[in-house]
Amino acid sequence: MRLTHFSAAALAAIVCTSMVMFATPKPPAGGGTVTGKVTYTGTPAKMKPIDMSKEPSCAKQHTTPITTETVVTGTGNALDNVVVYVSAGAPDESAPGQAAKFEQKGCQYIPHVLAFQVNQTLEIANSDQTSHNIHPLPKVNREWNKSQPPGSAPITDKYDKPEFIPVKCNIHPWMHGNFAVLKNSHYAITEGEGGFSLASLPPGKYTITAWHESYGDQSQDVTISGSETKTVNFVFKAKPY
Ligand SMILES: [Cu+2]
Repeated sequence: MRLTHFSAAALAAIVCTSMVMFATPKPPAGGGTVTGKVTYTGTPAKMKPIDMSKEPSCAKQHTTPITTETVVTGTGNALDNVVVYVSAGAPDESAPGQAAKFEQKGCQYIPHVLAFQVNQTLEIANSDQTSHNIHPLPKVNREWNKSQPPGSAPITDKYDKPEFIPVKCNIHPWMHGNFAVLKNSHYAITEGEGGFSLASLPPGKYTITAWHESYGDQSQDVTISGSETKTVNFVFKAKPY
């Protein structure tokens, strides 16, 4: 009886050992991927035309009429400017060395939504022949506004807490953008056809969140094993005005 018990334990040990040695593959260096598409249902509010006639140096940079960019869509009900990111399950990462670049050009913010990491250098350039006064409006980070005459050096700053921050210009009321300050490098912003891809995710369970400046946010959990690719789609309900 005792021998049988011992043999069973020994067998279990052998099985376990062989699983460790032979059956447990090393996680592939590339990790897994979450891809998907962000779309909307319903009818988005019509974007408003922007009149830049009071700022001729900017107006002349636009050959086609420009509109507000609160909701930007693509074909097939694609929803653009959505920040899709890993909101839980991934460790916080230290900021990358390169700066995140935000440009004021033609009296617009380019890109309209800029994502970067906590403590990453943010570099704001004025490419226009007029002054801007950029004024991000954080609630948990420190608030500031800075004037930037034409030809001046880029403004640099960083944020030490994760937050979605609306950005406005105190001189040009139509200028509006967003900063997404995130805790790790697993993020993407939809453009064109609304697609996104979050690559290099080690095996694990993640919460994927999609954030839109007007339609809010929604989350889904996904479990990644090995180097598989999982599809996660998000559908937002369009808000009329
Ligand atoms: Cu401005």
